[in-house]
Amino acid sequence: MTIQLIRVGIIGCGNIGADHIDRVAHQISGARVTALFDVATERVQELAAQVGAAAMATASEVITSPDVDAIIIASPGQFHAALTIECIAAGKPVLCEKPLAPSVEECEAVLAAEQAAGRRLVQVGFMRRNDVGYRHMKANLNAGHIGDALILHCEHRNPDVPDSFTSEMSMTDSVVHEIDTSRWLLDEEIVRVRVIAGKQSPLAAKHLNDPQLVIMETQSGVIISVEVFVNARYGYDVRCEIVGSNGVTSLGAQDLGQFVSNTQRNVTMPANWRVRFSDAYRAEIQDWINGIQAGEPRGASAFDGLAATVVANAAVQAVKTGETVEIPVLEKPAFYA
Ligand code: ISE
Repeated sequence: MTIQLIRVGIIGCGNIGADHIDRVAHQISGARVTALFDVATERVQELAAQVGAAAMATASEVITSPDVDAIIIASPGQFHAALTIECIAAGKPVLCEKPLAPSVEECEAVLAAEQAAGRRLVQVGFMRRNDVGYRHMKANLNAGHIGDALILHCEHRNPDVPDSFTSEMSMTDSVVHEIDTSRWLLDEEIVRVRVIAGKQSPLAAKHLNDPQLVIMETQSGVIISVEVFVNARYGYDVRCEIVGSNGVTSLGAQDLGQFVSNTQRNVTMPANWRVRFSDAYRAEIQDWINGIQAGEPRGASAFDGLAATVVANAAVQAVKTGETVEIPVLEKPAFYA
């Protein structure tokens, strides 16, 4: 049997888009980059020349190109739903960066389009599901090594953020990853959220609550605590631990190496999420390509994208009101079983 080489079009060539171009061109087997689009025309032409792809004038041209079998969407979030629906209409598999869409209505429109098309074409870029550390945690839990999950502790620290970053974005941009990993690790839905803003870091912008503590609860009553601190300065630091009835499982060391000298031990940390999760991104895209070749959907589905947006938007409401927000449990269509 010959395995089809997947020709990938990439829409959005900013930081993460450019990383994906490099990954597909140089680190992924069974795929190559054939078409690119970005509003920054000079940049896209430069990137296209580097990997031997065509620079297209519009996103739609990438999607409908006869030289493109599958698409990665790495444009800003507000364009995700419309572009994903165009990919579905073209009958092409699409890996859409998170969020699937900022609003619940747009996510629902994607699910409706995919179900009408009659086959799973959409994967959402929740790359932590492909991180080795998180996968070990899930395997340990599923194997029964720690008994029943009781509490999930998460820390999400970014060194800094641009001035345009808001307290709500801490939920939709950052905590949305903990929302997805919690649902995936625990295999149940989140039903309640509240957000506490305590003493503010003097290094945070005046308009930003930072750090914030997010407390969520699942259907069975597992408590999830997320510290989100986007001005932690010292490095990018993501931690996670499940406390079970008979043990704990947690992410292992994420150091980039260390040295000892002059009676001191020095550990290098990732400077940002692109470094910390580069292996996870590579594994995610390889798995996506393998899934397309095997004709079976893998990774986070459009339903997972919708569920994450529902909880992230509830967390935004909790930031705004200071109150606990109840979250109705979504019914999962059989299509996504
Ligand atoms: C960013 O947009 C990401 O997706 C990163 O994974 C996350 O750690 C960071 O907080 C976000 O701002």
